[in-house]
Amino acid sequence: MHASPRLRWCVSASLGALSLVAGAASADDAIGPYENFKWVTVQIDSPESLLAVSQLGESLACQAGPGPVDFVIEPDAMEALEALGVPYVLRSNNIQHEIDEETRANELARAERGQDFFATYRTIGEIWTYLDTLAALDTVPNPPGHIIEKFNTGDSVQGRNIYGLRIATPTPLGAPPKPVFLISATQHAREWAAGSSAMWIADRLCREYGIDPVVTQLLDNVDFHIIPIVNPDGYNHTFPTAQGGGNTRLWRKNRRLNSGGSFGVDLNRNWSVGWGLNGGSSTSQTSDTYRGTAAFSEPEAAAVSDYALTLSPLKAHIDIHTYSQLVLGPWGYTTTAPPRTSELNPLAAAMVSAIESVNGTNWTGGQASTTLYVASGVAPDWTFQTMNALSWTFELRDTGTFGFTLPASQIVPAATEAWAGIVALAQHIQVRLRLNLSGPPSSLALSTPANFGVSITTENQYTLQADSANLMWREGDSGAYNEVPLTGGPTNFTATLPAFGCGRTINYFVQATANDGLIVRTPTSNDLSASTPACPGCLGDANGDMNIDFKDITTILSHWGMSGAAPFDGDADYNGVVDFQDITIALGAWGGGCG
Ligand code: 0X9
Ligand code: ZN
Repeated sequence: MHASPRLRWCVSASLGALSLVAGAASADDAIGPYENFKWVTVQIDSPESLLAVSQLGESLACQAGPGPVDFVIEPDAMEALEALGVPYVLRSNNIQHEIDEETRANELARAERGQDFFATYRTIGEIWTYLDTLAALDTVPNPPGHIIEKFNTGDSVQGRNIYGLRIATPTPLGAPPKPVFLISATQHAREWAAGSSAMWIADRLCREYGIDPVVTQLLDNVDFHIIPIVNPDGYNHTFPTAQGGGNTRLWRKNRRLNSGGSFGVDLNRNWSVGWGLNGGSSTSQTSDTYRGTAAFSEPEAAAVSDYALTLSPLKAHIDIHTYSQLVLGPWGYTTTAPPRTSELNPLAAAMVSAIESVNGTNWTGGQASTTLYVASGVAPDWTFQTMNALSWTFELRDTGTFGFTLPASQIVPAATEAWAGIVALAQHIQVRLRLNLSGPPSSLALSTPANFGVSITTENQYTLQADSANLMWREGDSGAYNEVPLTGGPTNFTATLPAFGCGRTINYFVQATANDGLIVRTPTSNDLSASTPACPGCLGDANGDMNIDFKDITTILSHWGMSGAAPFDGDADYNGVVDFQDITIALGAWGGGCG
C-alpha cells in the first residue's frame, strides 16, 4: 500500500460498521467484509472536494488535508467519484484482496517456519502464552540473577487481561533502585508490527542476558517493563474469524460499545494530560480518534497508567505504533515547546541515527505535534508530564508501501530497528555518576561562606570529566545560575556557597559531567534552598523591601502627605514639611540599606 509518510491511516469506525453489514450479508466466509470496496488515492485540492469524496467512502487519513488522500470507496460509488471530476488513482479494485493476500502470506509463513514465534503475526492468545514461555526462563540458573515476571495491569472492556513482562536483575541490598524503562505497544489494534516488535524486544532481553554484552549491560542497570498489547480486544478484532478474531483487519480503537451504538474509543486519545485540548481528538463516537467520555474512561488506558504509576523511578517510556518511521516527542497535544528540550532533542537525534544505522532506513525525529499533527490525550504526554519520564512515540516501518499490513518477513527487521532506538535511550538513562551531598545547608550564617561535602562516584565504566564538578546557585527561581567549582577530589569534594547578607534565599544544586558529556545533577529536578537570617526591621524601610531608598520616601510622603504639623517621623530636618530634602538627610544618616 502506498501513502505519503505524513499521511495517517485512520479507517474510521463507520467502515467497521459498513463491514459488519457487508459481513452479515455474506453467508460465505471466504468473502471478507471489505469485498469490492475500492482503494483510491484522491488528489484533494479544496474542503469541498474533501467533503464530496467523503460522501462516497472513508478517508484513511486521521486528518485529511490538501494533497493525496487515501480513501476506501464503497463498492458501487466509483461512478459517483468519476462524476466529481477530481483526479484519483485506483489502487485496488477490491481491498479485500490485499487483506486476503496478507492472511495467506501469514499462514504460509506460519506453516513454513513452524515454531519460530516471529515468523508470523500472533494472535492475542499466542502472545499471552508466549509471555508464560519467557517468564519460565527465569528459573534457569545460568545465568543467575535474571528476573522475568509476567504481570497483569488490569482488564479490557471485554474482560481480557492486559499482560506485561518485567525483565530485570536483582538490585543489591541498600543500593538505590535502578532506572525503569516502560515499553507499551499496540494501543491501536491494527498496528501489528508494534506488538511483534515489543515481543521481540522482550524475547531478546529474556534470552540474551549473559550472552549479548549489550543486553547484559542494559539489564545490569535498567529495569524493563514491556506491555506488548495495550488493546487486546481491538487486536483480537483484527484477526481472521478462523483464528477467533473479528475479521476486521483495519480496526484501530478498543471495543467499547458507545452510547450511540458504535464501537470504540481511541486509547491514544484517552490519557489525561491534554485530554480533549486543541482539536487533537474527536468528540464523535464514530470517529477513529474518538476520545471517550472522560480522560481514562477506558479501562485499558487506565490500567496501563495505573501500572506506570507504580514504577519508580520511571525514567523512559516508548509507546510503539506503526507506521511512518518517526520518533515523536512531547508535546503531542500542543505545539508549545516542552521542558527539557536540551535533553529531548539530542536524544531523539541519537535514537534516529541508531535506528537508521541498522538497515539504512530513513527516520525523522521531532516534537509530535509539529512533526506529525496535534493529538491530545496521548500516552507519552502523560508519562512525560506526570512521571517526568523521557517519553516518545515510535512509528515503526514502513512509509506506506505496506503500511499497517507489513509483511511477516519484516517482523524482525522492524523489531531490530525499534530495539536500536530503545538501546540508545536505555543507555542514556543508565547511572553514570552518583553525587552524594553531606550536610547541604538549609540555613546560612550571616555574611559567612558555607561549606558542605560532595562525594562523586562513577558507575558502568563511566568517568568524571575533569574540572566539571560545580556548585550552581542563584537567588530566586529565574535567571542564570552562578557557578562555583568544587574543590578537592577525586572522590570527596567541598562545595562552598559564598557569603550573603540578611534576608536572602539561595537556590542551589551540584552538578558534574560524565565522560560522554551527560550532565548529572543532584537533586535531579528541584533545587535545594538555604536562607540567611531575616533582616532586622529598619525604620527607614517604609515599603519593607530591605533597602532604604527613594521608594521609601514615596511611601512616606504618600502616607503623611506633603504638609502637616511638625514633628513627623518623615520630617528629617524638622522644618515642618515632609519633602525630598528629608530623604537626602535620611539616607545620609542611615546608609543605603539594611543588609
Ligand atoms: O495518532 C496517533 O495516535 C499516532 N499515530 S498512528 O498512526 N499510530 O495512529 C501518533 C501519535 C503521536 N502524537 C502526536 N502526533 N501528537
Ligand atoms: Zn497508532
